[in-house]
Amino acid sequence: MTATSERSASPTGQGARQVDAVVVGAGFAGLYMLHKLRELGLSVQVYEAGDGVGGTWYWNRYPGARVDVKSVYYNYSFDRDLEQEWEWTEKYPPQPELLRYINHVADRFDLRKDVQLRTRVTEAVYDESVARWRITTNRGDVVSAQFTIMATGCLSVSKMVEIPGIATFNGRSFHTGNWPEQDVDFTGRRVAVIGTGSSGVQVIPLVAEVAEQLTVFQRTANYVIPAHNHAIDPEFQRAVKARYPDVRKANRESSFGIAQPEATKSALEVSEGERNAYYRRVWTNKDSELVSMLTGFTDMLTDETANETAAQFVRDRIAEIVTDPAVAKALQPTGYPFGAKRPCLGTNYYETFNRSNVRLVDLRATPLTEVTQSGLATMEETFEFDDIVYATGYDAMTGALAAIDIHGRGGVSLQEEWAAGPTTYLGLAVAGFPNLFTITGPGSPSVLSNMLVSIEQHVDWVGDAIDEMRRNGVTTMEAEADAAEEWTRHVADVGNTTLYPKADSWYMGSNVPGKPRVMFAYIGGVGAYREKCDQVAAANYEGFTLT
Ligand code: N01
Repeated sequence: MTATSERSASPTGQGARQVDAVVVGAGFAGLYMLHKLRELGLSVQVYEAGDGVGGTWYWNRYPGARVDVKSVYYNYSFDRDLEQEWEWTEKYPPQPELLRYINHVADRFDLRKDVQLRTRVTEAVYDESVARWRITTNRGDVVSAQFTIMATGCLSVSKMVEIPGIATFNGRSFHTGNWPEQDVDFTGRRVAVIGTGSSGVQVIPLVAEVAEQLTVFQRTANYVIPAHNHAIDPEFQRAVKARYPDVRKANRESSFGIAQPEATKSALEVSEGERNAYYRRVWTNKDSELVSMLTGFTDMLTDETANETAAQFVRDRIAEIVTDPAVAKALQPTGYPFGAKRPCLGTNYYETFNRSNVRLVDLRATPLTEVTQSGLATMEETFEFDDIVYATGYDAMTGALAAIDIHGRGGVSLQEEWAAGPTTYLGLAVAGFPNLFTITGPGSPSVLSNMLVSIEQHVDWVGDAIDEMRRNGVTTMEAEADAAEEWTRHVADVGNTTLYPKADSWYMGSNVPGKPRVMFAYIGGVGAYREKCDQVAAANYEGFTLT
């Protein structure tokens, strides 16, 4: 099939430009999707809201931003030369290095020419009469496409605090997920950071080093284990590159997209000494990984008593590090299992609270009530600040899809369809929305995995499906309602066998008032999930209607 780009006189956007596929978002997912579809001979238009490519890694420029999956595993595997030629410099690459990498990929595969930057897709409407999508942007583009692929990211719509006065603050305000391009200097300033999730944990120690005063507003204490970030050992990098095919295979077959030695014992089957020796190794070893804390024993994520042993281990370390016992107590997470909210990697995180210029405010004891012209107010106190940093997270998984007015067959709105929670088939497709695919969509492992592994799996699967369709003269592919309902039930059932529902977290939608409380990601493991997706494809796309 040749690439087409003509004017159409169809009712689906008269005068609309015709392309085979529109991809929304130019992050890791969107760029690879573009590459894949171009290789298959499709004409593709990518729309990206940012001034540059990179998605999450374009917007998350706050001090300390870095990924917490090892660099050698958090990169594309689709091109043998690319994976060999790129040299990582740190165990966990900082945001500027990740952005350089993504830009390198964009140039290397000549991707930019199909990416329109500074453009937000506002509407996607399916026209049954021509079996095509009409995509509209905030810059007046109207394009007609056979396929629409949402590569909109799982954590791309920032959420703010739900208190009045945000706009009245006279100082500078920042959200970690929407950070300005130019450097922000906090030297000598009075700074507030609200939020102690992964972003807060990364930004807090660095702001503390330069600010005159830093006040951290914590609603829920987090489990933070030491990152031990360091310059990458060249020998380690060489060794991984030498056996990349095996490394990738093992990651793809693993639970979280990062292969770990298989646990064989319950945490309760071994002695306290043996258990704590394991936790201590993860805590102290400079090469350990976050996921190791969850995968050392078989029941860390399924048994509360087993989980509590790791939770208590972390609490004990906090008590050792933080010198003021009252502050240590406030920093010790309680009331939810380790790992059921996203645990964090930190560098000098707990140590930062020993600094004389840092104060912790426990919002459980005294909730925020207002943003004032000069700072913040809690139930008990008012504070004056020069800067407020909102590290308050995202409307995860569905926020970016809900931000686009998406209408499927019969004009049905996706937002209304998902009012009680997303129903998807494999997290890839939605009944009633033919030829619409969601990369790392709700109901897939996505955020419960190494995102690069999950992104590549979805892009490859969607690319293969489209290729098959075109070979067989199929024009539309649509998830069947029964298959989607069954899959969504399965996602919930598997979630309910774990401890995830025991925490109020963004995994469960609990961080956004009014959002349905369901398990938004699939915890069945990326290996098992990949097998399921492959089986569906091999069975002539079982659960999909091909027309
Ligand atoms: O967001 P979060 P994040 N009043 O939702 C608090 C990935 N990521 O940007 O827990 C007061 O985790 C909220 O409190 P609570 C990673 O997957 C990865 O930090 O809801 N506080 C919480 O403390 C991560 O999980 C990396 O009670 C409010 C914080 O703000 C995900 O992105 C780095 C509040 C939000 O934490 C999101 O992380 C960064 C309110 N109204 C991000 N609303 C790495 O790879 C929210 N909070 C290292």
